[in-house]
Amino acid sequence: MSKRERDVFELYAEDPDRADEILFNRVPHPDRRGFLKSAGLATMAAMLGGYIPFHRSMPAGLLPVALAEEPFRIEGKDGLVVLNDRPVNAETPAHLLDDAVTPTARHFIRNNGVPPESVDADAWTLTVDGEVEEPLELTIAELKGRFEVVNLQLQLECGGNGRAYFEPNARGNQWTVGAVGCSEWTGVRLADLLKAAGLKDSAVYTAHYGADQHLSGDPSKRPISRGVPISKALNPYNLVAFEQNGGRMHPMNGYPLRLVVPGWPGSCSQKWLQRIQIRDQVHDGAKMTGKSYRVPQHPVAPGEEVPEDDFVIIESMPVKSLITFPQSGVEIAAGAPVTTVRGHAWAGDNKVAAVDLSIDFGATWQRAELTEPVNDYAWQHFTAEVRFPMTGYYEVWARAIDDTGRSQPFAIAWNPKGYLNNSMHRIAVRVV
Ligand SMILES: Nc1nc2c(c(=O)[nH]1)N[C@H]1C(S)=C(S)[C@@H](COP(=O)(O)O)O[C@H]1N2
Ligand SMILES: [Mo]
Repeated sequence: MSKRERDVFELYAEDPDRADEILFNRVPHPDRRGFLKSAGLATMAAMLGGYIPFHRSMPAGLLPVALAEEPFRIEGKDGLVVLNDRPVNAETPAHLLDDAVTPTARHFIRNNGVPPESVDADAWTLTVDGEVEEPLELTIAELKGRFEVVNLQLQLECGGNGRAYFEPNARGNQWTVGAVGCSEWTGVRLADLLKAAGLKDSAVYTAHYGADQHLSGDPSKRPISRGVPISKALNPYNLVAFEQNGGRMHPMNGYPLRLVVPGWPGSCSQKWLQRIQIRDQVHDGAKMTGKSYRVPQHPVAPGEEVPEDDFVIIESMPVKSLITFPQSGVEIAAGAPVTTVRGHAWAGDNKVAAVDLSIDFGATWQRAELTEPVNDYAWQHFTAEVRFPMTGYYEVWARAIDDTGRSQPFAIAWNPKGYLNNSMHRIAVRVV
């Protein structure tokens, strides 16, 4: 159930009369038969998609089933599960991430604030300033004209992907496995911009600013402004991107200009990018400090209180994999108890060396075939033919191992804000 649906249910559960008033301006009635007056009736009919012949016998405080079941749709997105609609946050179910390159309509959305409306791409400018010899202010056309334009498949994962599985629960968007994607991005290299501006010796860290508004509406507050150390900023795979999958970038994915800083928490990849300031110290913008995108530097027990001084900024994301076929819950016929299992694997700044699959709860493992990435920071794809010995319930577990020898754990390394859950992905398979 999406957050929006829950909200409607909660509203009705707490105070049905008030919910009626808010939604349909239906005035409460002592005998709980508050008839829908014309305005309320028209609103409800519009929401339900038709006139309600028996509206006179519709009890006050009744939540129409169709309304509760209606999914919250985001234009230009397909099949995403909405976790929150203010701000919009939506993830992609694993089986809809089966494409080698994530279609724009399937790329997840993570917003911290209110995206800009009525964007004028032609008038959009990007400023690079701060600890540079020569500040830049360039339109998108100037970016394309002045710097080499490159296409790269780049994986982007929210630092909080997998938070839903934390126990005790961690507050924030309850991402399951789908706050991740690997679209092809077209843009210019961040490193080229920084070289053109000329980094001063004092340059330490970047600070990214976008055009979205803080949820409070207070223009002096930023919803998010993060950055990376200069060494990461100079990595040639970071893009200042203006196209997604060879076409228009989705408005919720940062149209008309965004950063893509692959391998690090998605939050480094500022959307609706307007300014990159070079700083002489670690950036302290919104969601850089406190517990945001920071984790305890030592393992902690689940639920443990950790002093803020012990937190460090998340850098490279850990090795991880996702099974995208078959869909969890699939039934396969006992006559042919073999199925292809496939998915993707990625490893932050590293490469994935191997992916293993288990159908016996980790007792034994079968090595999958694994592709090389088409470019650094692109998803690698794995596939294997898996045979099930008899009818019954199975789980397929996937475990990726990176080129430094680190593998995905079974259990979550618990931390207070629910980041970096790279525990193994599991799907259910029934052989019937
Ligand atoms: N301007 C701006 N940039 C942003 C955000 C945001 O709220 N505002 N969210 C960040 C976070 S936390 C993530 S995980 C990624 C998600 O990118 P996507 O929405 O295109 O999937 O965008 C990042 N860039
Ligand atoms: Mo994120």
